[in-house]
Amino acid sequence: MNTVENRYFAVAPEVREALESGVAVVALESTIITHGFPYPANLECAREAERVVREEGAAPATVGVVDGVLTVGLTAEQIERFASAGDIPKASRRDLPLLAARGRDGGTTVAATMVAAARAGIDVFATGGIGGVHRGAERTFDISADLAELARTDVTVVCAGAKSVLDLGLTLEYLETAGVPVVGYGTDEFPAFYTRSSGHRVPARVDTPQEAASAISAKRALGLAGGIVVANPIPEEHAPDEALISVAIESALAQAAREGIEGAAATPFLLERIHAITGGASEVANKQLVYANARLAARIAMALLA
Ligand code: PSU
Ligand code: MN
Repeated sequence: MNTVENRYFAVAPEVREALESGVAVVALESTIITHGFPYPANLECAREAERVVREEGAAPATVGVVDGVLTVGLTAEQIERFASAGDIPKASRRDLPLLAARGRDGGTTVAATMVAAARAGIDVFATGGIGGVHRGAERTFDISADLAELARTDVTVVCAGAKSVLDLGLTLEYLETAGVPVVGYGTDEFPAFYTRSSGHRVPARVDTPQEAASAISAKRALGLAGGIVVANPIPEEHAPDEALISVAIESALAQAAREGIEGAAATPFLLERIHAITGGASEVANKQLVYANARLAARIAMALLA
């Protein structure tokens, strides 16, 4: 562990001890804190996700860039600061070197969190939804760096699929081209974040944490680089009304187009609009799916060590 730590990369003592003593560790991201929810819902979500991981018997490691240090295992105070600051930029892979060199803070995306997790030796990471190929990408080329990261970095990402603000068909095509296994957890369909189905089939399905862990081990034994997407549908009881969500998504997309919102700002803008339009219903769903993913990630991480 000490060999990878330096002035730009740190692993919190609690996380280091867990890794060294063979306790399962689950990485959690921080763009979800800085850009995924308003305050204080973001704080509640970050704390509860960590609590759920602990409840399962694993150790949480929330990742972020703190004063230029890519940090695996934010403290409670750091999480509170990330939640309340309001001006911490989103940090994807491409942003890491400059934030580090300048000693700045950054909320890490799925891509940047995978970079940190892999470097620390963490196998499993839980989030809400992954980035993907945006609608209209044939014009804008807006394809999340999360997908390229999944192609190269060996971390399993447990998510509720991806939001249908994205083009889910093209997202799955990209992942296929990049050689990234996508497995449905207890489903044959790729979930669409707020909704359990999307109409797009996944290439494979697993029904237990042990099955997911076996696939991860087999991929490694074959020397295949890159991650695995475990797509865990939102629990039935927390899934909001589909019509409400689809109206909100279409309206958010139309507003983004009118206002010319593009690039890194696109995802945070769309999330905020959807939360506002659904009057908080999507926010409750969003939190619950994150907790379900944290729980499943902990179980997979523990199965990997068994
Ligand atoms: N999707 C969500 N909530 C989120 C994100 C995506 O439903 O908070 C965040 C994640 O951190 C993801 C990032 O990695 O947005 C993708 O941003 P971009 O499309 O700019 O790569
Ligand atoms: Mn983008």
